[in-house]
Amino acid sequence: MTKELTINSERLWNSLQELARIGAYEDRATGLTGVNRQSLTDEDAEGRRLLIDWLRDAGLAVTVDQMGNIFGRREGSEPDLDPVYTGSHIDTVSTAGAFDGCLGVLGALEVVRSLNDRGSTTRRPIVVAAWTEEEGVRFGTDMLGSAVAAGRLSLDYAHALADAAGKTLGDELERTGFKGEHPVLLDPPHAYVECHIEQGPVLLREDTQLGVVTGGQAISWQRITLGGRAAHAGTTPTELRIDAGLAAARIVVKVREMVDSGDYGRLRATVGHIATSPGLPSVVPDRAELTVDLRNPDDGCMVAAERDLAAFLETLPESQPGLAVETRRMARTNQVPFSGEIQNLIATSAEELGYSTSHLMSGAGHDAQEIAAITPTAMIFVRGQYDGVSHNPREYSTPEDCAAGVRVLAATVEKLAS
Ligand code: HGY
Ligand code: MN
Ligand code: MN
Repeated sequence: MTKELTINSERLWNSLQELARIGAYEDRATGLTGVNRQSLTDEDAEGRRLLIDWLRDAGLAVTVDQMGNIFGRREGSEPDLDPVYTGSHIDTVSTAGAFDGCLGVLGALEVVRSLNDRGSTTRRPIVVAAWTEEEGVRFGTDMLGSAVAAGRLSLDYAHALADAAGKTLGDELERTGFKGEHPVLLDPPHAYVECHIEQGPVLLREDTQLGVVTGGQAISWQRITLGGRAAHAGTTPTELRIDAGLAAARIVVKVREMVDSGDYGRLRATVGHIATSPGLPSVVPDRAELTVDLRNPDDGCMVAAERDLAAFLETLPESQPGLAVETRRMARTNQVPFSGEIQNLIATSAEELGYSTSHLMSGAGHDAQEIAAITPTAMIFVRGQYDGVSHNPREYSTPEDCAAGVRVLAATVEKLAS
């Protein structure tokens, strides 16, 4: 390999900060400036347009596919060879920082910009990818754009998904001008490498800058709707109540008890959304809805947790006869192992560049878990500060650590493309 490809860490950092200004908001809980750029909102569309301008400025041929996935292709000296893909997502949750997903897309762009600076051409083409609706928080299924590109979910299913206001993803793609013509089914790349912040405390605790990611854990998302009966808070005795709010509260406690029981391995459970109606002080709730997000590195333990939670839901009407319980699956992926070969390439590149690394499984879901189904795939994690907090405006990685991750990304991509 010719001398190390130097990246411009200041240019990387400035790009991260400039993109983070789109969808910026003042976060009351933290007093910090957060980012809210949920997929296919006007803010996301503005961020997409900025990214496309940057991709074009870097001389890339830009295509947008039927899911709004954005690709920037840098030609290789042998254009017929399968390209090396690298990227992530630029859509965010509503309480985001500047790094989740964006580091992987802008890091991939920095690799291309650095290759341009050096004037070198790789054998294989390199494609920078920005996947649609990775977070899944607006349309209800995460890693959506990459799942359709990899053929796990259908285009029709994805286009029909609707947000809380009933707007479908297909309509929002149309409205924002990102419903591309390019067929969404991806020709299998030569390889896929994604750089991402760890979003957890492991690397910081181990005092290690970078992580070589061994795989992604299983994810299960479901929406539970409970039907009770509205009644007067003052006159209705307990035995006559069908209290949907009480049932919802029991579910919140139950999933934490399942985690604490230790019966399901390293289960993580989150009720991120919970709402009762009519939501009035003097009315017993007649309806409640909540989401349950389960994560587990072991598929067997995940199946057991889903099974036991379903069994618990069935018991709820026993204590409140007449209670209706309805569940709808929103997202479900199994544990995904990443390519050992690509992991080794990442580890070797990091070592050559003098960085310490450790191997770890990803706690968060990533597009790499979807693309791993069609090509050898692995990820580089960058250490986060403040216990690696993420999905929170306090999310922060230092310029040095971001640059370290992108240097290793550059070295890995260049090896794969040459
Ligand atoms: O939910 C996740 O793990 C990721 O942020 N999409
Ligand atoms: Mn992410
Ligand atoms: Mn995220």
